[in-house]
Amino acid sequence: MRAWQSDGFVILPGFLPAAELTAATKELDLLFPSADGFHDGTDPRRGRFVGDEFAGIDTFPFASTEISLLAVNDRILGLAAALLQDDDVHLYGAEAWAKYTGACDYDQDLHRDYLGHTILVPSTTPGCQQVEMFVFLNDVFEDLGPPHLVSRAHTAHLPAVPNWLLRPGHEGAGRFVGRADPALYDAEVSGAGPAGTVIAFEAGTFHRGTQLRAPGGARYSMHLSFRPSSLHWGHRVGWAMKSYSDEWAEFVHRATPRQLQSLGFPPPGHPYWTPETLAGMALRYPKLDLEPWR
Ligand SMILES: O=C(O)CCC(=O)C(=O)O
Repeated sequence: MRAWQSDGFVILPGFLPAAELTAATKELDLLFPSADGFHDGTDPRRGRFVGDEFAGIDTFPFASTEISLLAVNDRILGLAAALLQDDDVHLYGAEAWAKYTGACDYDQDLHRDYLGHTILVPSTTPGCQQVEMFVFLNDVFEDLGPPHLVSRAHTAHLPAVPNWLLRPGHEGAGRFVGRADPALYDAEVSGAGPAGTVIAFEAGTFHRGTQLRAPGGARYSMHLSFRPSSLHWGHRVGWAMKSYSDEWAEFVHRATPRQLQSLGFPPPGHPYWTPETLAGMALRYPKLDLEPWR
């Protein structure tokens, strides 16, 4: 909590134990090529990842239900609730991301993510914060492109705009792009860690992706974003647009009430739950046990 408040991020090596990760990591191949499949060219899906770092992103709900469930794992929800100081947290973004050494340039300039996470600007007021998390699905040591972050101790004085702070020699355009004091890059902290590591950071924290250098390497991670459910100005996607996919229904059928609440289901006892809505839900989600909401 101290690091979260003073630095704007907290790095938790191995936060998710292997026993809670394995079911998800075993299904990674439903989303992405293995390192070998990508590098020896045997996986026909490999082309998608070449030349664009963001092309390696899949969005929730995933082709693997285990990976979807991991996005709202109990420890993850507990961490979001503790950092946001609110038990009713909402998952407003969830991405799974594969990166492969040599596929493209993953080395980014320092930036904050808030432009794609809120229609306002970040706040340090308790109750008005959003938390993003990088969750490592494999070991991500320094040569596999861990994110680097800069403590608020070095950035609290920086204005909301510009938002991307380029290194000397890097070019960019637009009013959100500016030049960094090179000392900012010297102040970076690496988020490298074993599988299960969680890096939780606030939407106003400067950070950047780094290059994958390990020969034949692959990095698999999730990018999760949470807000207090009452924080209406922070969002990224609307889940309803995806809620008639098979992946969504499969996730709902296997998720707990707490997990579903984090996706927007009203809690048990809420006026939404009436005989009429319960009957409709039984038709929409025939394998969901509706007892908790009755
Ligand atoms: O994936 C990472 O390590 C960081 C990526 C990042 O900061 C971004 O794309 O905004």
